[in-house]
Amino acid sequence: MRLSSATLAQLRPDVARPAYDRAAQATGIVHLGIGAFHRAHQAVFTDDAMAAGDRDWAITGVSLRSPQVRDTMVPQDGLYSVTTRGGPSGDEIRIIGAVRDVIVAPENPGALAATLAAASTRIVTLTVTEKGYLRGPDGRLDLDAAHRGQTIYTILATAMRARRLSGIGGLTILSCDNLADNGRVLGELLQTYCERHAPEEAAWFARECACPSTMVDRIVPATQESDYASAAERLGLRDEAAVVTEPFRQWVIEDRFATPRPGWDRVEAEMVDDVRPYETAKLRMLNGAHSALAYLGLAAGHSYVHQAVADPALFPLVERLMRVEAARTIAAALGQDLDAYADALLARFRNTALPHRLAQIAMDGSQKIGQRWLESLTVNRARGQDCPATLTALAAWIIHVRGDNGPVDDPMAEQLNAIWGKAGRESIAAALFGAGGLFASHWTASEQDLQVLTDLIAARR
Ligand code: CS2
Repeated sequence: MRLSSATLAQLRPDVARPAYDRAAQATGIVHLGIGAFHRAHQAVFTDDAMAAGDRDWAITGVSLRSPQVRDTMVPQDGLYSVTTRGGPSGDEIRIIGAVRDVIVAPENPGALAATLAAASTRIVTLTVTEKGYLRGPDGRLDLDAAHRGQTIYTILATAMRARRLSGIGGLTILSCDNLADNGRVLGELLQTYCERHAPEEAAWFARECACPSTMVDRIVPATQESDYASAAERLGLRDEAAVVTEPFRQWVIEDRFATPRPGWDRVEAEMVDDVRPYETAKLRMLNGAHSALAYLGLAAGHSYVHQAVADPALFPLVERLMRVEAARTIAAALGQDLDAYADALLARFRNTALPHRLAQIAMDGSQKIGQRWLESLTVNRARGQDCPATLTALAAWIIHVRGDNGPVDDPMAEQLNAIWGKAGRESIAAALFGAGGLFASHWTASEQDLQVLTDLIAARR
């Protein structure tokens, strides 16, 4: 039997379930990009807020392409389980009720537009991954791609127009993706899009909407077959939308909303004036180390984060990347202890109860290395500080995109492959990071750094 509203009563009695009347909640949030991360993160905070007494913050999830999440969640009335692994009391499982509906944007643009134009909808959250923002390697919006089909830009511009014309207020649009300064960046990209493709919305957007920045953190590996089986055993019901994660969760949100919001801060989210110290530390230390583990770990024959971090040949590099090369570029907030943060991150990476595939992290590197490595390289090198660990990781990525670890899953895979073909081993570093190189707007390497990269690449056959 499958999990749904009708079968909720058949759950094993020890499983926690929504502590509020789901059917009575209006949709307050539309989430673009409903994948496992959203279900294990923002939806859990929202479920907690409603359990604590907040009302009318039900979530409508949106898939920008694939019907897969809709097909698993709608038959379950949006219900699913979250299992946390590796905590002191072992696995814990609970049912989340915050998601009430899922829409596949290309199949049902009308329903999506109507939900976004409803007065009860106040907040749009996004986890569309780095590539969903449709920026070129220089960080600028790809104006053509942004306007083709159902993108975050076409969807939000349609919503703005409907809300402006019907005189209901604006939206708070909250990026929950791993981009530096994600709110400011999203605001600027939307403004650029409006000016070009929806000029009537530009002033309204600037006046009525807000795009606060956020730092989101929770490790959520893709759900495996064995996870569905263990969830079914714990629940007594099948759950095809099950997610597994770690006990840790963190959400730091810039307190700059254009609308009311759920009491996320009463359920462990932190509202702050400036997210940057947290966001920068997370991107450069957690995600930076993750990507290093991914490319170096795959090359060394590992499959999972906990294996790569236990490899004595890799650990010192990754530790140096975090504690030294990344940490010294971060202006910590009051009370933010970067060394303790590094300790906590390493402990999370070592969680053997939650195998996390390196290949999942290795995906889309072209969209990730900017905020994870290149920004700290720029800061460090401007100060004359050496970055052997970050350069070693970068060389491993360059080799990775040649296809050495298997097929390359990256929106720029073809382009990178063509550059490799033309430049070869001797000049690939310069073609990517030298003056005028593909990523030079993020970081322009000196001759000396290019030589270090070229030597590292040459050393790997
Ligand atoms: C990972 C992140 O896949 C990746 O690139 O580095 O998804 C990471 O697990 C999360 O940002 C943790 O909060």
